[in-house]
Amino acid sequence: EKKGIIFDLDGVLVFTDQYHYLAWKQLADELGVYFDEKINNRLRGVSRMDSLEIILERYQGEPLNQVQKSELAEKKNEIYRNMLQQMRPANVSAEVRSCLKELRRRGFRLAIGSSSKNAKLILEKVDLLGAFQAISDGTNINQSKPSPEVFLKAAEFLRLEPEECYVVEDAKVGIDAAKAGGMIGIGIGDAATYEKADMKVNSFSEILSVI
Ligand code: B16
Ligand code: MG
Repeated sequence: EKKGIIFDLDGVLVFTDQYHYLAWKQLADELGVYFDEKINNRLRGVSRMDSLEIILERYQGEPLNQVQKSELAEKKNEIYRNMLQQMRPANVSAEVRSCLKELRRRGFRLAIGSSSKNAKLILEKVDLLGAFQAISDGTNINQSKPSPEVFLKAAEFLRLEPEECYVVEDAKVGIDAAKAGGMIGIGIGDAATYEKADMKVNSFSEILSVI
């Protein structure tokens, strides 16, 4: 039976996906690139540099070299991290906190599986670091979702087999990653209507009734 649950962070536990959107939007505006919420959905679960490449699909200026691209990604990250400074424990809903508590009470081992290099900062700011037995994030992977790497590492950190884990994701590529790793993918938010999700929930607490 299933013993572990791996949670995506941005868009599942906290709504930093909105900050990612606003920060990319600011950069896109400066570059004169069209960007909207629909394009933003393609950035869910995707690494910072891969996200930049998606933004630049519509860039009409002179070709950019790797140094310039790194500078742009760094600029977006500074805007994003400034927004993260506002985060407080109140940014995690009572529903999420009580649900995590109930899952721990039921004996599940809980982990984070996020593509973000800012994951630990966010967890610290919202006082969620202690809720998880393991954290696998953008600092310990080489390939971002849909590669299963971040989730396979999370399972390993929990000392569980991938088959013993559920993954909760708002990104379609996150569901693909979970399945590629041999885990059960639970879709929420943008992934709640994804046909490849093994299970779909419309609210966080619904997780308690589907597992
Ligand atoms: P950073 P998740 C992902 O986090 C975000 O969904 C994605 O939009 C972002 O580009 C990626 O993290 C990298 O984030 O720039 O902070 O390293 O959804 O996998 O928790
Ligand atoms: Mg996400």
